[in-house]
Amino acid sequence: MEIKPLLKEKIKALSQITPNSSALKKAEQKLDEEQFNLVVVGQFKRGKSTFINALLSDTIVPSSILPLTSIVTIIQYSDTKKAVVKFLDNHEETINVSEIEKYVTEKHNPENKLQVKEVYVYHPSEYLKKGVRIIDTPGIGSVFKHNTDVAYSFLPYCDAAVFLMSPDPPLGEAEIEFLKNVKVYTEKFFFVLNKIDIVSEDELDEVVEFNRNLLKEYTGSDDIKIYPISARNALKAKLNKDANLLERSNMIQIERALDEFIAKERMNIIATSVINTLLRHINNELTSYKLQKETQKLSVESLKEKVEKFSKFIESVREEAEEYEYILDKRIDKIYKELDEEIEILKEKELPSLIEKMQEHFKEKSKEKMSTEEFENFMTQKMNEYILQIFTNWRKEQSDIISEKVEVVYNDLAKKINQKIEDVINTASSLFDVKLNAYVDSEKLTQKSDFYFMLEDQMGILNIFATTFRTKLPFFIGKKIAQKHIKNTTVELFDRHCGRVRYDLTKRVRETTFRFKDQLKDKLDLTIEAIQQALEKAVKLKTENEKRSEEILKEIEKNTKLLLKHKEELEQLKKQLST
Ligand SMILES: Nc1nc2c(ncn2[C@@H]2O[C@H](COP(=O)(O)OP(=O)(O)OP(=O)(O)O)[C@@H](O)[C@H]2O)c(=O)[nH]1
Ligand SMILES: [Mg+2]
Repeated sequence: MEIKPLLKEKIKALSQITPNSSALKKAEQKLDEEQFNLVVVGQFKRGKSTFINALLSDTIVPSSILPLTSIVTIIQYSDTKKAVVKFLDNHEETINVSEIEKYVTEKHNPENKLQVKEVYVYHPSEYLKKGVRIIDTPGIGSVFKHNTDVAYSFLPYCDAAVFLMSPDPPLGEAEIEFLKNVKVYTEKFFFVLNKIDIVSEDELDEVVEFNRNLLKEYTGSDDIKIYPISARNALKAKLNKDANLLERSNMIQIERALDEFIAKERMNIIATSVINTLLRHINNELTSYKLQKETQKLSVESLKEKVEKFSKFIESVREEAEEYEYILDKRIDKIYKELDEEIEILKEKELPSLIEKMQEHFKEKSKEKMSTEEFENFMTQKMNEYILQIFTNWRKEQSDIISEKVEVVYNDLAKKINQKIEDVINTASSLFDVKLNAYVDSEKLTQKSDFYFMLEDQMGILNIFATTFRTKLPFFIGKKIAQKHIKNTTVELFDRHCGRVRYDLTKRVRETTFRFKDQLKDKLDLTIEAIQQALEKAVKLKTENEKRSEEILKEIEKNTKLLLKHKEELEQLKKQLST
């Protein structure tokens, strides 16, 4: 059975024993929210949109014979179908799914005159329910250069990529160029050869071989698996419930491969984290039962006195936890400062030659006969190219460096908080003379890939400089002044770009830190709450009449057994996941 539904069942079973538990609610939320990002890339018209529709068994994203998709579409799960258009100025509009076409296609929204940033589609497909988010991208290598950049910019942020090819014609120049540039990511690539319905079996073998050799050459990998499919037939088959046609479309094989990858790569981390939450919850409950039971031998006075003492201790624990957070914030500030230094280094290294190159182009082109518009286009395009060259890798590097640094800081805090949890349990154990066990775990950071996955700003990059350059280009003024203007504009663009990257990276750190702190505090709070509630109940139990108190103790006995059974199963599952 798949891990996600399995864990859902576990949560349900545990809720019956311990209703209204906030830990269980959180575990469930986590399971629902965590997303696996699957991006579909490839040359225009290879059938990306059709492939996505086939995966989802519904015609959601528009497909056509003409180069079409021009805006990124992000499809994720929801009980009801709807679509939300996000515009460049950040305002949003909810639309009907059937209206997507008006926003995401070159035909209806030429040159993105509607100023769309991206479109979110919410859909109740079973496929998405597993926690997969699918991203449809514009085709690479079409006449719309911007599209290719978009496809590139997505890769670092995704958990897996489907690279779509087709036999008509086999791999072209744009695709090869693309592969050469994204080599570092190809370990998460699935190579799919679409439209097998238009070739004979012999031809198919030939195309597969031909493409395999090219892929080997350009990705540098020896182990290339190609999935030949017909997305169109798969979609038709699914819509008409035609098992025979579905079989012939070969769609099942690639779906299975993707499923396995998703389960292995991403769900494992999430599942382990959810299992840890559940185990901690069970441990807290068992602790609580034990405390209630064992403290019955104390007198009411002595019990109350000890409860008071424990509260005092908890106050000091909370103060220390606050102190830790403060230290964490300081360390994060230091990471920001180091980023600022890196930005300065980049500037010193790259800006002078960028200015020089732009001035060179200016000189060269102003000799030629061309319209202002042609000239502007040329300069903008050059600027785009250089900025992408400078920033794409640098940004990825910085992102990796920061991700590593914050992980160290987070791990330190996690260790300290775990120590505090142990302290709380040990103090309760000795105070009430009960043997209690702390549940501590070393949590892997599931936020890591959240940290990477940041759609918002990726799109922003491609938009800011084009407009700045255009409006400031001083084609009509004297050459000397123009040279100076080129310099100023370049500096300004470079600075703004640095600012953007800085903003993006620090924003991501801020958000993940916030979430991480929250999670750790939760761990500690839940343990503390479990004990304090148990003590309250113990005091109450002590003052109950005999019959009622017997009933309660029986119930405790029964639940303890059930929880121990669940605990064992979850530990088993955790072991399976780690192997
Ligand atoms: N014969 C055949 N045609 C297909 C198949 N899959 C898609 N097509 C056709 O190929 C054309 C392009 O399909 P799309 O899904 O729009 O391709 P795309 O890659 O999203 O195109 P862009 O968004 O323009 O980059 C359409 O006419 C589809 O019907 C297939 O498996 N077999
Ligand atoms: Mg498309």
